[in-house]
Amino acid sequence: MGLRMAIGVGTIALLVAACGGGGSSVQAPSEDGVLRITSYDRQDYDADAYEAQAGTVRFEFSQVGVQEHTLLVEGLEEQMRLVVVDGNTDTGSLDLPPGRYILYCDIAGHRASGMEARLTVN
Ligand SMILES: [Cu+2]
Repeated sequence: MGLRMAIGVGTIALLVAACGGGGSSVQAPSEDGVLRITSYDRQDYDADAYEAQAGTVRFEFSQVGVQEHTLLVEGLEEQMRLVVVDGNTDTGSLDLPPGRYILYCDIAGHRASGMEARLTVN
């Protein structure tokens, strides 16, 4: 019984990892306007796409697991680079006009393994 459960959990973990980056999960804006993004050890964010309201977009970036990760907006790297390590949460904000943006982690190899997501600002 114990062994069977362990195999089941492992299979689910593999399925989740396989879906990372290739799925279509979209995280809608939170009620308080803060864009909350979580990073995982499987080198992925908690959604493949996020939405936010134009104007000052506040980011709250957190970590589940032990791997250090970063969060940057492509083209706006000079303005914001959030880092999570040792379970901390990092916050920042950007003034974003409506448009489509790419979020990614700039730690070597992470973006290539799927650590990027879309951000649509409406
Ligand atoms: Cu990363």
